[in-house]
Amino acid sequence: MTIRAYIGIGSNLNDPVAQVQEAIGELEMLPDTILVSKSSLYRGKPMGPADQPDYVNAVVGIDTLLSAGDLLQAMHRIEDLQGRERQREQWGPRTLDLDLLLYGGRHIDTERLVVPHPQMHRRAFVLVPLADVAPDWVHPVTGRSVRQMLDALPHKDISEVTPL
Ligand code: ROI
Repeated sequence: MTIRAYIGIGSNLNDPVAQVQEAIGELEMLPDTILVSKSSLYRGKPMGPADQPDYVNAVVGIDTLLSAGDLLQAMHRIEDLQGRERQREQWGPRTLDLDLLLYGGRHIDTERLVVPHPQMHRRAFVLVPLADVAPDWVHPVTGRSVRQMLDALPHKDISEVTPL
């Protein structure tokens, strides 16, 4: 059965716009998966530690036959492909960060994976692009829509990356 999933994409190193576009290209090529929607690209100040470059963020929607675990593994492979170094970061700068935000209407809570992403309701850099592609999607635990979560955010200080 195909599952509609949404993936958050972020980068703040080595030409972030190009990193995000390359990641979208890689996600498009995943097996048993069709890319069904992509948000605009957005630029914003880092949430968390401020002593790092601005981030570029986007969200894509896919229809996939992959299990959540297989999808997560494929996402890690794409991060590795784009030169992600895992030791230093944890809240630090990175060439590419892929987050599995939503996997159908599923609530998954394992050691490796929590879906919906537990921080998504606080993050403008997730909710603003997600509202481009899935404004009416409802959080299976809180019952709130993406639009409602976004309206509840005090600051939405990110702006669309204008195409050249
Ligand atoms: N801040 C923004 N704006 N975008 C991100 O993708 C992002 N990723 C992170 C932290 C450090 C939380 N801050 C971020 O991991």
